[in-house]
Amino acid sequence: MDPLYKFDDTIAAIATPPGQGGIGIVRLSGPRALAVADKIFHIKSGRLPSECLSHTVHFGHVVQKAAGPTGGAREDQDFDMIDEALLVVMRGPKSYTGEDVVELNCHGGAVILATVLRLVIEQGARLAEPGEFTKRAFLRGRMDLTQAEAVLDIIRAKTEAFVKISAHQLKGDLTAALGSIRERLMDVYTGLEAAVNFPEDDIQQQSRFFRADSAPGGVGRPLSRNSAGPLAATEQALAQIRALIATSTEGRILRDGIKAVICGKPNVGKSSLLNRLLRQPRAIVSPLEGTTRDTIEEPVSINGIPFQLVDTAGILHPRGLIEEEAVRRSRLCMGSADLIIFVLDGSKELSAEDEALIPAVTDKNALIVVNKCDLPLKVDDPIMKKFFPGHAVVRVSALTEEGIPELLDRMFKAAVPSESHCSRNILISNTRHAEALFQAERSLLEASAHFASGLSLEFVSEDVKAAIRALDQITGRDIDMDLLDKIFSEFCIGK
Ligand SMILES: Nc1nc2c(ncn2[C@@H]2O[C@H](COP(=O)(O)OP(=O)(O)OP(=O)(O)O)[C@@H](O)[C@H]2O)c(=O)[nH]1
Ligand SMILES: [Mg+2]
Repeated sequence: MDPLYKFDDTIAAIATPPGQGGIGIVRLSGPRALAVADKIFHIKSGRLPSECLSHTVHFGHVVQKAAGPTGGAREDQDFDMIDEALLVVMRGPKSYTGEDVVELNCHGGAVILATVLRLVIEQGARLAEPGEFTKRAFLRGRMDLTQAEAVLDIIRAKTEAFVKISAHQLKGDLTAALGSIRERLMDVYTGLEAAVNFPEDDIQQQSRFFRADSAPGGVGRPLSRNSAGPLAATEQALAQIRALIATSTEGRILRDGIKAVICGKPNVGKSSLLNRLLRQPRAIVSPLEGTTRDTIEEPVSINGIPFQLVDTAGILHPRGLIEEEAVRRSRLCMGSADLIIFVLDGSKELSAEDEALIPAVTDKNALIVVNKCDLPLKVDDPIMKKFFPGHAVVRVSALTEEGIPELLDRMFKAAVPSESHCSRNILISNTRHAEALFQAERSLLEASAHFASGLSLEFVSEDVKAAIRALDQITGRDIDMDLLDKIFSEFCIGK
């Protein structure tokens, strides 16, 4: 925790999105949260908010002192009523931030909420920075950094599948997984440090202990409580880290989605296919070649995976500036695609134009779609196998919808590489986490290499320590304030 971070002030923000809604919430957190509420909220029963028990809800009025002279005791005529509202009291440390938290559930109008916020600020609260409530929760140890980040992920999730993963992260599943790796490595580290700091112990025994060929559990005098011995423990930690890294592609896809680019020569039915996949006539379709010029992007969810579908211009030989730009845009999109959907017109034989596009497709993650299968087909399996060995070929009709369910299934399978298809609870979806895990992996590989090369155990110990530090950056146990600020600045105000 940053010793400079001050908790002595009370923060406030509108916690609900801007605009009109059934309710709108103004949230307060800090030592004066209840004192501020005493000044601006009259509970119907006459009790003060600061007299209320934790985790209770109270009906009453948000008020502001009326202009002009007022009496000493609370008299209703001395106050102007701003709104009828519910007050929620959650006392620290068992609150979201770990501090006293008050939430005012007002009517969801922009002016009302701005007025209530002004009132609490006038009574001494200060406007919260983006993510400051969650930052306080983290700094007060209510959650680690992976859990804080999961809060943001849940808010931003584009699909149910990603909400599920984020909820597990919020619950602490990733924290627990990282904790078990850390514990293993700490055992190794303390063992190594003991060996370094007490060299009068039997050095040979120590080195036998760390030997790569030593059988797990069958090694000499234990330096740690892990009976498998440090080297075996390091390898186990490395395997755990790699298992987490292996989930990162799937995690990234669930978070960001898949960019699927529909390409092919003019008139094969790319825009018709886009419309069919979107179930709406988004792109112009016509029998003229070169109908589409701009790229057309639309999101669609396939079995919970967010896809960004991109329809491109089929033009191959541009005539004039506009078509040149169309070709440039198509190429750019194909270059950045996660998945290419290469469309052919099955009612015609493969042409030189189709063939010209093949090299740009075959080295990619691509699905080959033979469209217009409602018409007599002119391309057969041997031709497809010859030109697209190793690629999945799907026959569809954008016109009749034939083959579309199979195409959707193929797209989903092409997007999610693993066997599990989102059945896991822990996925590394955050690049920051993935980078730190790669760093931990590198450090442990260095530890093994340094040990094998007979280098002093001091160096091996440093490597293991570096791996632990990398894990600590993920959980926030060891993180600098600038990075922390950056992470929380992406949050919305009021969270
Ligand atoms: N019979 C049949 N016709 C289709 C099918 N799909 C598209 N078409 C027709 O093929 C023609 C071209 O369709 P588009 O979707 O505009 O083709 P495109 O590939 O986007 O063409 P460009 O934008 O010019 O590159 C239109 O007349 C469509 O009605 C299909 O599955 N079956
Ligand atoms: Mg088109």
